[in-house]
Amino acid sequence: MESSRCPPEELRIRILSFDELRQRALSVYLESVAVPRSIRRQGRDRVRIMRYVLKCERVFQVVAAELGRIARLPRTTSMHPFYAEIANIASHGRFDEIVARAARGVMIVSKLWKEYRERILSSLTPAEAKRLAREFVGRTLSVARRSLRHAELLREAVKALRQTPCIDTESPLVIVAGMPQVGKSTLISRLSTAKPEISPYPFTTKHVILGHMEVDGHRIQLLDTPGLLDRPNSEMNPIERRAAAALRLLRAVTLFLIDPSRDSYYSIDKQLRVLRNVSEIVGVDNLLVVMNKVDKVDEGRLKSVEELVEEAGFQVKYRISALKGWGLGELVRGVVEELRRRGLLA
Ligand SMILES: Nc1nc2c(ncn2[C@@H]2O[C@H](COP(=O)(O)OP(=O)(O)OP(=O)(O)O)[C@@H](O)[C@H]2O)c(=O)[nH]1
Ligand SMILES: [Mg+2]
Repeated sequence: MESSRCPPEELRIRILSFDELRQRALSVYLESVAVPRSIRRQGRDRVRIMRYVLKCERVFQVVAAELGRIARLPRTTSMHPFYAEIANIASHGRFDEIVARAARGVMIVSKLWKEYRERILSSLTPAEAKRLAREFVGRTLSVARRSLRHAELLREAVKALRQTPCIDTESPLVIVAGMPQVGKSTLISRLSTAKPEISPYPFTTKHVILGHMEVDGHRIQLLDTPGLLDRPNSEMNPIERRAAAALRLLRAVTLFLIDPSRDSYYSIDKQLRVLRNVSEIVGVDNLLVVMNKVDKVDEGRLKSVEELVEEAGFQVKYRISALKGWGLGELVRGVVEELRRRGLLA
């Protein structure tokens, strides 16, 4: 397996819907074609027959080129597992099947073209050539329709992959996780080059977003993730599943943010359940629990939330305010230490 760290380059294509492809194919069929002089010498009927051959050839080229572009997309089996998962989340697990379907389509239309080219060329009258040409176009489009079934899922997958940043799997990575609204994006924008959108609404972050920070000459990657709710993978929406994929498939130190405020978007109970789920995915040892938004809570509240965290079997390692920038120096030092301990940083 190739350990590509970026979404594959070949994904920079636009995938046509069947209707768009049909329109393109029909419009090239209707364009006028120039028949070579050598044919023109053979008389008017021959010229008209040859026109049908050339028109059909164009239709074949348009359809085969489009299906071919899809067929040449890399299969998820050749992608880094994280990117493969991003592709499968968006395509409902059908990415490879759709690509394979297009590859079969190319083979079928190529065979059809070979057959019809001969048949049209050996037509005795232009009327016969016209009938065969129409038959060829009809059959080719019907293959295209079948080949492009679920193409919209492929389009979604390509879009999701394009929105996924290149993650250097060899360089240190820190993933920031937690329920929606705990301040993940605020922290990332404070610490790194990334400037993700921040707002008081859950699921503001819909894709993983990568930023970098320099510490002691080391370039450390920080990954902002969408918020996770308290539910199993099978019930997650695609946005949450992208966060779960990052946690499951990328080697990293994970910061789990908790919002201890009384008016937090989700209760402490819920946040602790998500903490438990995340620790099961990444392993307790790979996780640092961080209390954010300490600017808006009093010491008493902080203590009681910390106790609840302990009762759940975890320990709050850092108290920060991403908004005010409090405690971030200590957090960064702790993260660097943790990366070293895990052998992720020299
Ligand atoms: N008082 C206070 N507010 C904060 C702090 N950090 C974040 N916020 C606020 O909390 C809200 C959510 O912040 P985000 O950074 O968008 O939260 P998120 O975890 O990325 O949210 P999702 O993308 O929805 O998962 C915003 O209104 C922030 O201004 C903090 O340290 N203190
Ligand atoms: Mg966010």
